Amino acid sequence: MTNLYDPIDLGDLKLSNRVFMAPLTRNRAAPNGVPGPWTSTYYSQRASAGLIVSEATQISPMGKGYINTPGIHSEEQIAAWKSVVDAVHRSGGPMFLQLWHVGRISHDSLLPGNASPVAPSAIRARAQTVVETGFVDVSEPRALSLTEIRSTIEDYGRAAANAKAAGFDGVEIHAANGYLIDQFLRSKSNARTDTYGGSAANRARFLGEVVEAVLNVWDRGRVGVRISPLGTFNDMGDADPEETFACVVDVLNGHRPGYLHVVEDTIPADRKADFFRRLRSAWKGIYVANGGYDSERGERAVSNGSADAVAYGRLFLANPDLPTRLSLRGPLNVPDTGSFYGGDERGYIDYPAWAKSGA
Ligand code: 8OZ
Repeated sequence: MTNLYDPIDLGDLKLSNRVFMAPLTRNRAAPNGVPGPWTSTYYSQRASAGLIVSEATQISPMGKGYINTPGIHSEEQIAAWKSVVDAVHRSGGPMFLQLWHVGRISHDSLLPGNASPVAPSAIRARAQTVVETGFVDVSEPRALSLTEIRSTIEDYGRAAANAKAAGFDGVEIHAANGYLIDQFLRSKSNARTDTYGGSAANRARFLGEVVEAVLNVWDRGRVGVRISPLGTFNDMGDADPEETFACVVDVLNGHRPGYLHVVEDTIPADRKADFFRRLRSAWKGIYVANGGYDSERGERAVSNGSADAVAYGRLFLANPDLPTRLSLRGPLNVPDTGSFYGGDERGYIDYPAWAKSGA
């Protein structure tokens, strides 16, 4: 029987355990998207994860949607990420970069020349973001042209190459939580009448082309894709999630990226449990589950085969040595929600490791 603390092969990468660190937005980068001074310490403290997935990182200036999130499109950003990855590697852990474009979840004041955000369709989300002055409603987006869709796909490819230049072990494509790729996937945010809208296959086309662009840069095993099929965050919804995500899994099975990372959103009720069971059995690769898992649920998911690995967010944020604490049932630090987004080193690099010896 497979155990949460057993190693797992991801392509040619040998991961020491199946306790992954989920991507976590922390808003501690500089205004120009360069990772901040404590970021190397933060991630290297967490290097005992089977895999660290970085916080969501914008692929281009138009992909930004919140203050102080990092980017992977400038030389200065690449250089700063390189020192982060080097520190994580010195501590013995592997790390993927999460590739992010926010689409319509942005505000004019965050974009070059106060541009409007871009999206599959000009449908404004009932959602908020954070700018210099605090929370604001997101701006009215405009629909991408076919030429702009093509150049955005190229931005993903370039950002994937930049992640390689920075020394990352791979990349995760952020197709979840109501950002650009998810906006294409789901019917509530995609009203296009061209080949990128309408049928589920058309709505999944953008994701497929992004995956293709990234697989031109990285081997399959070095690429993950994160989805949140039933998520409603950022005003998301779909008329038929079963059909939409059966199609998404078909498209992904055609390209075979190394893993599928699924935000299962809280503890599944019966109908939701069925939905994710079907998704898991349709997908032919490694399945990484995320969303409210603790030690018992994570161990059960891996031992009964409903997941190959489990990504922990809040628990990893607050417990740098999480695999040890989960496996030995050590005490868990409680996450401080007030320091999740923005601020300084407090609530970032000062969560203590467990002093097992009692020394
Ligand atoms: C919280 C705040 C801002 C962004 C996501 C990147 O939900 C995010 C995010 C989370 O995927």
